[in-house]
Amino acid sequence: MTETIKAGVSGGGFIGEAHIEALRRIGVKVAGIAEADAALAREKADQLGIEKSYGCFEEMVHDSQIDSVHITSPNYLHYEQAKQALLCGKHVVCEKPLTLTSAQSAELAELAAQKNLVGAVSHNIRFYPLVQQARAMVQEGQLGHIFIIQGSYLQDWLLLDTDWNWRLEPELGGDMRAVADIGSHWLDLVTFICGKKVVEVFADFKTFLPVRKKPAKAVETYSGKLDAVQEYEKKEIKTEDYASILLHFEGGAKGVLTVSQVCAGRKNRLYFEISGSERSIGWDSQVPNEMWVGKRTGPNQCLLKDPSLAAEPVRSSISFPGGHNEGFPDTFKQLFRQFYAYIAQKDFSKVRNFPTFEDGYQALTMVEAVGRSARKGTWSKV
Ligand code: NAI
Ligand code: SOE
Repeated sequence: MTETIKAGVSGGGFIGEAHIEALRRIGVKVAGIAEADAALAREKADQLGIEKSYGCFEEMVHDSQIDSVHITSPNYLHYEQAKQALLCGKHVVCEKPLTLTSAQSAELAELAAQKNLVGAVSHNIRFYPLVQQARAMVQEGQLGHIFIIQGSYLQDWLLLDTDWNWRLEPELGGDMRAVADIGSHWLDLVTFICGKKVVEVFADFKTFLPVRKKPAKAVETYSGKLDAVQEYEKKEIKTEDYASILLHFEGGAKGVLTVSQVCAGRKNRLYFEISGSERSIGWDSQVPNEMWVGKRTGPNQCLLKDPSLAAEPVRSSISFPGGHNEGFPDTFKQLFRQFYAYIAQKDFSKVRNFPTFEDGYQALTMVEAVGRSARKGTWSKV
């Protein structure tokens, strides 16, 4: 990748830094950063070695030097920021959830198409090598006819009533939390791997900690686990800590997903198991370089990430030989490689090998159906 493409980043928090690092790894210049205010933008720019900082997001998207914008700010800002970036002629990579509502995502997808600009949503988990391999195995028919798609996404960073983050405030994070924040990744992932849409859902929610202690001073994502809260106010929590969701997929497959941000010891563990008429596969994001392959008529296998053992189309998204592990930061690198290669080839009618705004919209339709079902206590169509 050349350094001729220049990216601007909105939000230099936990994942903003991961975007910046990944962009640099593929040779895209990070030319500027916008933050909540000018002082913070300057501070982050100095910390991260970025030349320009902006007084506000608007200033960044009006900078003619910027070709693409990465939106890594809190959820409630995604829609407005993505829209402004598109209106100013910038390609956009936006963090998930793409917007707070599916209608907003549909609007962004349409706007990007109208403007002949490219939009991606950061469902980065698709880019673990063995996730790509899982998809290839399904496509090759190795699993046979798919019966069951099940799994979980479990975390523990919001287990204590002193754990706090903007995601707990519906105005900033959205009306749903665990489902929109991490359930959306799982739903995107299994539909990507299996090539099957979810058609209806039945969900049950629980908020185990209905009151939490909000610190007087804002805390960056995950840093609340390290620093004891000194001063706080008590806040009622309306979003779910936990959800169990029954799933019906097109073509007749059935499944179940458990999502939780309050499971002690599960730091950030996405697990899926897909069972077909021929074999099963299972994958755990905390052990991402191994895949379990289950067989009825022979010994089960453990497939290690290794380009020489991967399906041919998967090899180009694996950067290192077997035994040289790839992890979370590499998924962003691979996603951005696909995104920037697509922009560079200029024909935007071609198939996109990265999660698009349309995929962001699909994820939100699933999340919304889950919310409707939990409220009504009935099956809900997607
Ligand atoms: P964070 O709280 O660590 O960082 C957010 C940053 O945005 C902060 O630096 C904050 O000052 C800045 N910000 C606030 N207002 C802003 C404004 N008006 N303009 C520009 N920046 C502003 O949050 P985190 O965890 O980095 O999450 C950000 C987004 O990324 C969320 O949408 C989240 O869902 C997503 N995310 C995705 C991950 C993935 O694996 N794909 C991982 C973590 C977060
Ligand atoms: C917090 O739950 C979080 O950072 C999510 O926002 C990310 O999307 C996920 O990848 C890791 O956990």
